Amino acid sequence: MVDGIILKGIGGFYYVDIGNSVIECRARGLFREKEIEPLVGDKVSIRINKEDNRGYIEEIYPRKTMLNRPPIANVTQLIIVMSIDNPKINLWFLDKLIVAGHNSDLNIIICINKSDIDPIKSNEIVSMYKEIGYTTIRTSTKNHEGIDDLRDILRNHVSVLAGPSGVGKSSLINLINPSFKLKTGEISKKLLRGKHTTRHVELFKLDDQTYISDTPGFSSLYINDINPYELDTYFIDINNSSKKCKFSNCLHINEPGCNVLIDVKNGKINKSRYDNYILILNEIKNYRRF
Ligand SMILES: Nc1nc2c(ncn2[C@@H]2O[C@H](COP(=O)(O)OP(=O)(O)OP(=O)(O)O)[C@@H](O)[C@H]2O)c(=O)[nH]1
Ligand SMILES: [Mg+2]
Ligand SMILES: [Zn+2]
Repeated sequence: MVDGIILKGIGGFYYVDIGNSVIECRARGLFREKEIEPLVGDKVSIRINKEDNRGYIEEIYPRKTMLNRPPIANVTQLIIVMSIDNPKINLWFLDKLIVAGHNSDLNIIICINKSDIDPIKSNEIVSMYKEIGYTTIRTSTKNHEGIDDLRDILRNHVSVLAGPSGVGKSSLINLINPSFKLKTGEISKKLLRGKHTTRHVELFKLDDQTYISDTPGFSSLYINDINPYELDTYFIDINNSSKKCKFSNCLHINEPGCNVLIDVKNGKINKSRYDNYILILNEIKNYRRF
């Protein structure tokens, strides 16, 4: 028996990295009976058949974390990738991904890519999120800005890259390790958005402790299990300010003595952050009504 990690699963076969090679495995029927499905990222124990060098997954070790969309186990870090332009940066989606990352207990990194297109605006966004307290980097696959920083950030983590189609996720991974040769796509000239070039979930190994996944789209995120009264704790800035709200169950909509509303007015909290908080709050509340 050897331990390994599942890098990808296709048509009932699982490709398990055991350190010096990748073994094609099937899962034991036992898992199907128990309705356990091996996931990309699972740490597993496999038995290798000497004749054909194929294997069977015998055991799945307990998962530290589990994402549903994309389905990956043991992820520790979420790298949220947005391009400053082409496609245009979407702060609502960025804030929503931050909430989703917190909700899955992941370390969160904000990566503003394509900084070559508009360095000044990239700086503004990076400064804004840094000031709030997030780890933020500026990258470009054209002039290689920030690529070494990104490499440092990835080290000793299992990271997923998430963000809209066409922002440059696959291009970034290819720069980190050119041997991967991931397919990248052109931006549609008419729609100015990506064409969902990456279509399956796969983990890439950078070294024994470092893995990265290039996720398809990542457009539907699970945030609906969040308690509306706890949503403010997923926004560093709003959470800090809310400690001075008059009521402890303040949702910061229009309650008397709401300190968050005061801080939005005096500019301590960025208006776009507050607006996105309200949008996400309404989304969660609507979901709960059904
Ligand atoms: N100007 C500029 N273009 C970039 C940069 N990074 C990527 N691109 C271009 O953006 C396009 C889309 O890149 P991809 O890497 O395929 O984007 P993706 O995020 O993987 O897209 P999906 O797989 O569809 O989710 C390609 O034409 C890249 O050459 C960058 O830093 N600057
Ligand atoms: Mg891609
Ligand atoms: Zn309040």
